[in-house]
Order: sequence, then structure tokens, then C-alpha cells
Amino acid sequence: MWDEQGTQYLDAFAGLWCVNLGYGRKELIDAASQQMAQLPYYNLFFNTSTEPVINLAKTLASIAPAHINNAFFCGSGSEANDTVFRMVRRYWDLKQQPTKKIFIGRHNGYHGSTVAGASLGGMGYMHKQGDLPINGVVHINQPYWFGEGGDLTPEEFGLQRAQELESKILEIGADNVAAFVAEPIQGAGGIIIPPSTYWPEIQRIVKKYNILLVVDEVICGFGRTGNWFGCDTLDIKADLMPIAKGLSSGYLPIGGVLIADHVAETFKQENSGDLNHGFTYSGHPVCAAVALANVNIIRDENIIENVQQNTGPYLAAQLQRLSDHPLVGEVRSAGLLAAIELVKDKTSRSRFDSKGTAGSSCRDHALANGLILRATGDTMLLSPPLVITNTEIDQLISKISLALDNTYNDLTTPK
Ligand code: PXG
Repeated sequence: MWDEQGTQYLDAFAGLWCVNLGYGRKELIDAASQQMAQLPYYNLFFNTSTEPVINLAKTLASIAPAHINNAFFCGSGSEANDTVFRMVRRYWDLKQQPTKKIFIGRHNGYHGSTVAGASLGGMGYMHKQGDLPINGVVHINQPYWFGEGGDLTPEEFGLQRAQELESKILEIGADNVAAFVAEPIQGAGGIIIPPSTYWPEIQRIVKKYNILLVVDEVICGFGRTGNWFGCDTLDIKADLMPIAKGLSSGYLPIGGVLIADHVAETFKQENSGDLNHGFTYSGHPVCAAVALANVNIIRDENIIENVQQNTGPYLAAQLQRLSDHPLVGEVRSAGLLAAIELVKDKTSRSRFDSKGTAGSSCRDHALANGLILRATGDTMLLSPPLVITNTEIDQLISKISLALDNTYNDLTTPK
């Protein structure tokens, strides 16, 4: 990318976790203009559909886990989570279990900025505005070992945090709980990769208490973690998967919810009636055409295999070399999603302060050095386009090294 002065940047954040094919892919631009010329708009409401939407749905069914073969389309990740909210409650009504209405999300989870999305998410700074969360949404703690694990091993901690779900269900009563909602790996919250014990235990619990499992794939989906979905990487069987961002590489706004067969069947049964939900731009044909072209390129150019076998492991190995840096408490990654924790003391994992000074200083030094990344507190976040090469990863690492050195100097030089 180049700014208005012509300064060049490496965008190691892919716009906002989304420009997975990188900027300037002609095929995506052509897909948009061709569809625009052929049919710029038609709705999906009255038993009608359009070709790009039908083909996109078919293609998504072919790449999603085997038990997922239906899609609902909308305009964004937030709308996808609002759709989940309405769909899940309607599902339990149709199942004759109308008391199952409460959603359990996680503190520091992110599911969007609409009323339902921000409520399902657990961002305190969002909840403070507008009296959120709305009724019927509660939260448990996150599986963030580095920040909150204390003296427990990651495995012990992962189990403990997963078991908070069971305690919460017992407190509310399983007959009142509709769904558990979580990202496979938290994105905006700080690229938090749960300990290996976490997801197996969560899945045991949702099964035991007959709770739907909503796995938000808005960031993890479409190759980010080295498989089509975060669910594939972490071996999670979801009932509903919100998607957006990498679905179109951000070229046009489109989101959706991928729906497991047993849930979709409930809505298709005779006497179920319509789910009275949808948006003017649900399955917008131009957005769908671009999404379809995007998914086809990811598949035909073996981009996911390359992330899994080449660039992902290469990034992990290069990041590992930064762990000796005095500021670095941990590096972690899954595919091309990576975090660097900045600390004052490596052993106790303590921070310089609670204001995220180290993180924002590192981000500013990186930017001054031509590298775009994001800081959440003192956690540096990387989510480069999936087409990044190993040579570009070398450039990324040398720019981060310099930013770390400059940050360390700032923090340790007496003023
Ligand atoms: N779910 C997840 C997991 C997300 O990351 C959304 C839903 C909402 O998608 P839309 O398309 O409505 O924005 C997201 C979005 C950040 C940041 O600061 C992250 C997102 C959005 C804005 C800022 O990292 N993620």
C-alpha cells in the first residue's frame, strides 16, 4: 500500500483481517463489473434467487464441514450474528423448547457492533455504551492463558475455563440455555489460541446439555488458520458458523451464516412457516459474484495448502526467533494469524503498565518503518494477506524486530 505521500507499507493486517487475496486482484474486479452489467440487483425473498447466490451457496457447501450444507446470506459479520440470534431462538421454538432462550458468550469475545453482535461479544468498552448486553445474553471468562492463566499449566487452565460453561449452564438451568457463541481463536481480543484441552471440553458440555454451538468464523474462515475454517483446524463440530471478511477478501461487503443440516431441516419441516428474517442486500448478486470468484481463486491456486505447509510454518519459525528479544513474552500462531506478547518480565508475564503503552509504541514504530499491524493492549497482532510470500515474511520480521528494539529503547531509556 502507498499513502498520499507515496510512502510504501506492508499491510500485515490485511485491511481489517479481510483482504486475504491481497489488493488489486483483477478477477475480483472483473467478477463485480460483469455481474453489475448482467444483473445489478435482485432480492431473495419471494422464492426467488440469482445465479451467483445459488453457485456461491453450492460452493460453500462443498468446502464447509460435511454436516453443513446450507447458507443464509447478509451484508456483514454483525448481521450474521444478529441472524444467529433470531435463528437460534426460532429453532428452539420449533423444537417445542421455547424456554431455551439465553445465549452464553465470552468476556473479550468479538461478534460485531450491532445490538445483538455487541451483546454476544464481551467487550466491556462496548457494553458501557447503550446499556448492553441486552437481556438474555451472559458471559463466561476467556481461555487466555498468557494473560490470565497464573500458575496453572495451559492444559489445566483450558479445562478450567471450559468448565465455566458447565457451571453457567447449571446456574441458569439447561432448559433456559439456547447456545454458546465463540470464535475458534479470538481475533480482536488478541489472537487468543485456546489451550488444547479447551475445545474438546466445550464440545462435551454443549452435547451433554443440548445447547447449540455457534462458532464465529468471521476471522478464522477461508484459510486464515491453514484450513478452510477454524473449525477444521481445531476439530470443532459447529451447529452454526457466522462468516464474512475473507468470504470476499473484503472487496465487497458480504456475510452469512453456514447452517448444519439438522438445524436447516428444522426450518424446512412442514408447518415450520417462514423464518421472518432477511435484508434487502441478503445475497446481493454483485457481492455474491465477487465472493464466488474469491473462493474459487483460494481453491484453484491452492492458497490454503500453501498457508498450511509453507508460509504458516515459515512465519511461525521466524517469529520464534523473536522470542529471545527482552520485550517478548510469547509468540503464538495458527496459519497466518499470529500474536506477539510484550512484557516487562518474561517469567512473571507482567506488563509495563495497564494502558497498553508498549503495544501502542510498538505499533507506531512499525508504522514509521512501513509496516501496518494492530495492537490490542500489549499484544501485537498479525493477519497478513494469505498470498504473502516467504520473502515478504522476511521483510515483515525485520521491520517488527526494528520496532521491538525501538520500543524497548523508549521503555527503558530514562526520560
Ligand atoms: N465476528 C468476528 C469474529 C469479527 O472479528 C465481526 C463478527 C463483525 O463483522 P462486521 O463485518 O460486522 O464488522 C467481526 C469483525 C478490530 C476489529 O479492532 C475487528 C472486527 C471489526 C472491527 C474492528 O480488530 N471484526
